[in-house]
Amino acid sequence: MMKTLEMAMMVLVGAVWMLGGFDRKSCQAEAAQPAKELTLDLGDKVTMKLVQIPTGKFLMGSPQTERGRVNNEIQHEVTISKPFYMGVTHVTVDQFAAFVKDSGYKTDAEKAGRSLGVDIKDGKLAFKPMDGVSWRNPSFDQKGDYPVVAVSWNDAQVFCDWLSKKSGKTVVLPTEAQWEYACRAGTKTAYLWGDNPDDGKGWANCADQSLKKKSPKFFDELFFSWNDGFAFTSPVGSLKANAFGLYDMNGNAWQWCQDRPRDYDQGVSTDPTGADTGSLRVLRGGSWFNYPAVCRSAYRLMFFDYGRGSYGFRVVVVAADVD
Ligand SMILES: [Ca+2]
Repeated sequence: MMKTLEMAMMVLVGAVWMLGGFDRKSCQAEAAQPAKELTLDLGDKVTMKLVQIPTGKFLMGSPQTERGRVNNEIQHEVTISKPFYMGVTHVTVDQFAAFVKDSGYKTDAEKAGRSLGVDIKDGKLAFKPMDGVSWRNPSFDQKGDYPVVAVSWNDAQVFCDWLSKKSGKTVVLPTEAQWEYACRAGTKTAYLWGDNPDDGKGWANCADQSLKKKSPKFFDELFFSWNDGFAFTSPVGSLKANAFGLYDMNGNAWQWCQDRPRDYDQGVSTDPTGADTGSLRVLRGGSWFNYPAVCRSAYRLMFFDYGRGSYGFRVVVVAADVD
C-alpha cells in the first residue's frame, strides 16, 4: 500500500513537472518580486551589497547546438533548494583593501613577490610571470570600484573567513551550480543578452575592440565586434544587470567558485557540489581578456589555485543566517 502511494506521488510529481507546473515558479518569475537585500559592513566606511537569490530549478550546461560549446557542459537539471544572498558585484579593490587593512593579510602573490602580469609585445598580449604583480598592481590601472584581481582561490577563502567573523554570517564562495543559476537568472541562451555575441554591447566587458586596439594580433578575428570602452577591467556595476540584479556575470573578471571540477554526468541533481579531490578549482564568467565562446554562461574554466590579472571573485551568504 505504502509503495503504491509512493509511486502515485512520484507519477503526480512527474506529471506536474512535465506540464510545467514547477516552471511557472521559475527563478525569473520570482525575480520579478522585490528582491531582499543585505548590506555587510566591512569597516573603514566600506560596505558590500548582496541580493537574495530565490530557490528554483534550471538547466545547467549548454545545448549541443550552442556555438562555442565544450563537451564538459552536458545539460542537466539542477535544483537549488536553499535561497542564498550573492554579492551584486565582484569584490572590489576598496573592499579587499578594507580586509587587508583590518587583517594585515598578504596575498599569495605578495608572499611570492610575483604573479602573472600582462605583457604586450609586437601587438600580441600574453600573461607572463612578473615581479611585483599582485592585487595592488596587476600590471594595469585599477581604481577602488574595480574588481580586485590577481587573487588566488586561497586569498578568496581567507577574505570569506574574515568577513564571516566580521559580519557574523556564513560568507563563502558560490558553488559552481549556485553561480550558473544566479548568472542565468532564468535565461537559457549562451549569454545573458541572447545567443548572438554581436548583441552584447552594454552587457559585458570582454575582449572587445578596445583590447584589439592595444593588442591587434591577439586572437586575430576572435574579438567581440563591439567596443565596451575598456581594454582591461572596468568599474563594477556600470553595465546592465541580470534579472536578479547581478552585474558583470558575463565578463570583467573571472569569478572563483568554491568547487573543484566535477563531471556533469550525474543527471538530475539538487545542490550539487564539486569533486572531493583534485588540484584544480573552477572559475566562471569570462573576463576582459576573453573571446566570445569563453564568456558564455555555461563555460567552465579550471585552473590551479593561482592569481592572475583576470581572476577575481564574488561572495555568497547563507540565507538562513539572515532571514
Ligand atoms: Ca573590454
